[in-house]
Amino acid sequence: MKFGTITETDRRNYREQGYHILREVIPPNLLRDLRRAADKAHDIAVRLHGPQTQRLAPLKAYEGELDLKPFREFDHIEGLVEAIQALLTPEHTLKPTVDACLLFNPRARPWSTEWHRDWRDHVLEDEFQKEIGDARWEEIATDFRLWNQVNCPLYEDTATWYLPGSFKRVHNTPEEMRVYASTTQQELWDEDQRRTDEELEQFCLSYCQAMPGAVQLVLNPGDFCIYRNVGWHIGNYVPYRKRATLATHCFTPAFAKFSADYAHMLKAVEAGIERHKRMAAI
Ligand SMILES: O=C(O)CCC(=O)C(=O)O
Repeated sequence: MKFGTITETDRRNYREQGYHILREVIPPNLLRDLRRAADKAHDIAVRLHGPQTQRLAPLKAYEGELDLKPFREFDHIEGLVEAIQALLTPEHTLKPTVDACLLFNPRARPWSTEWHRDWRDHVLEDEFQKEIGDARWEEIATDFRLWNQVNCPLYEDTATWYLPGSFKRVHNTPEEMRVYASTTQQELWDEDQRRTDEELEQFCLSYCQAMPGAVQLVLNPGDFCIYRNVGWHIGNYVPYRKRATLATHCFTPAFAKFSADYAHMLKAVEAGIERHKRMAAI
């Protein structure tokens, strides 16, 4: 198998730590074509959403303006689906890349997201307890058919930080909640420019570093990092580090079903990231 054989240790580590990196999966010619298309995608994103924009999604929405051929070729990289299935389960496939997203560097100023755990932090607590509850969440969060996000950078990418093992925990630790609550997305965006660019860069970096046990993912061009996005993670961005990273998913029918069954619970995010802060745990 390409990209090295997936070993039992890799499988065990993924199930414990929640992330694994397949190294350099993109062949050089495809990397060149993807970079060219990603430059165009970044220009579209900036035109639509301004210089600080983080993403363009889904890529297929820009057919005509954007050359989708390299993204379609990405779906067929030799040995990639086999490696995913060896790490996860035989029912996993790669989500079609034209349905995926490209993540970019900001063009003006540094910023970072908040530390967050996908889905769990994007639904309202009352609804969560009514429809799912802690016991079922433990099963859902540790169901390996679900939550296998991918970051595949076209340039070296050190923007993402991850807290290994955290995806398994129903309740966050008091230390995690203290870091999470130590700032706000508004401060990390700094739209009213209270900080210089360098102060803001250091502020965001210190917030990333403050999470106990977190690791900064160091990805080289074409690396394919699979991570359980219900664990704590964060994206930290600076304009001087070019970023064009495919953000996609290792997919299963079970994940499609979960997403459809519970789509209504993500209303809070759609209404403007009305994040529920579980302050009781602090
Ligand atoms: O930029 C990244 O790698 C992480 C992005 C992320 O987690 C988010 O946008 O919610």
